[in-house]
Amino acid sequence: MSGTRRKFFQDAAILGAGLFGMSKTLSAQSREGAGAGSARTNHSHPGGKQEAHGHPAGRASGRGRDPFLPIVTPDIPDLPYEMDGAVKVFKLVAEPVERKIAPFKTIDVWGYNGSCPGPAIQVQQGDRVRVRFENHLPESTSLHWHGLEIPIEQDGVPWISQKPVPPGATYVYEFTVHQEGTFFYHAHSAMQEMMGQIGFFIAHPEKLYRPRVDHDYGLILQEWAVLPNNTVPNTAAMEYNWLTFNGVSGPAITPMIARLGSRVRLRIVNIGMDHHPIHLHGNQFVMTGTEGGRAPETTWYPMNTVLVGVAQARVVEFEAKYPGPWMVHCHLPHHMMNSMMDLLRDRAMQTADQTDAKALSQMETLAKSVPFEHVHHSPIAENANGVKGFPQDAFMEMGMDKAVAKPETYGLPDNWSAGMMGMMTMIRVLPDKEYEEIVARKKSGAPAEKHEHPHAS
Ligand SMILES: [Cu+2]
Repeated sequence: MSGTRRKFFQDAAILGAGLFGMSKTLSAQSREGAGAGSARTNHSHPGGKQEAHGHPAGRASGRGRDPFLPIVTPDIPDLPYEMDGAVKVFKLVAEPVERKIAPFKTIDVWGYNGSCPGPAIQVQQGDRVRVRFENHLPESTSLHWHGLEIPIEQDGVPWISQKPVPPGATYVYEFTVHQEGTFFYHAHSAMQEMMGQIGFFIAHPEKLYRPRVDHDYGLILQEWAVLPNNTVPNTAAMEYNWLTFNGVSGPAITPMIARLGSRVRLRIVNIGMDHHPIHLHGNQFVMTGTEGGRAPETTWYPMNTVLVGVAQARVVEFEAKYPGPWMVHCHLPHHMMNSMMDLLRDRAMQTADQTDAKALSQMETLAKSVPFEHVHHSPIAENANGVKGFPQDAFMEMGMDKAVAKPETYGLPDNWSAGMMGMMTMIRVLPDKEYEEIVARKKSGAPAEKHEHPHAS
């Protein structure tokens, strides 16, 4: 992409944000509209608002602050706000949430405002922020603002900085955000954290970071221990069988899209029991920020795997120079799997000591009992059963393209979903035409392309 062309996109994004900032009425309209900024709808249009739409959070108010490009958190909505004078007022409700983490698995977790992780709060450095917090959980809780330099009374630690917020009660947090960066809110109770109680708190800088980015995405890393036939995570577990980005396992995660030639920022936050090495295929990135804010450019160096430790945020940026669906995933092998035990239920399945056709037929029988249509696997050798160690990954693949189809998956190769499991998603770097096609599909609500393909293929 030419420099001029890129500048056009950047200006368009900034202009969009700026326009909405011109009047409160416009801002309110955009919240009510079907597109950007609505907590209920924005997860189905995660990319569109970056280039084409303004965003209520994108408003810069006074004191020479730059309008900002909101982040997009696939599969998690934004938290809307209202202005009370110069104060941004959010309402956050802690409550139990049913979260469909895969087409065949829904778990009972706790989150905020119907979402787990909770909706993303986006503010700007310098903002005065008020959060009306309601506790709809069956036990006491509180909200901690991870990384924010705010008065001790706002720190959200039960008995230390405040009394716990009992069930049914409301508590008001209010503070001024003088920092910029990638922060998060969470319950300050270990098991509630492991039950899902976390959300993004993004403080956009007063002055835009340079170089500017065209896309800004956020992922929250979580892990769950859910026994077969169960829906409630074991929050005391030390081993995990479900790994999620933004509360969804691959391939159900909505892929991120980026225009070829754009600059992409990815913010990753980890809450859980494990540290996750997050790897990007086919590109090098630089780490431009941590949970403490923006890192000076002199500290940037090329890498393609960033270790995101527990309680850390890591922000990376790269130039999207190479077209293709580039994988983004945790590289711990056990975090690149989904639990198949839920498919087996009370049945035993044998994959060894039988023919390829028989194993496939068994997989197909299983597939008919769950809401996805196809199960594929890659070819195996004639003498596979005679080889010690077989099978390893031979029967792990579970293609479910149709079950997870959405505009962002449009145009991916057949059976793309077969190898996508656990903490795994992709950034699709798309030439203009393909990029526009997906943006148009997102706007129109057109279904993703459905295509049939035989097992024999
Ligand atoms: Cu991991």
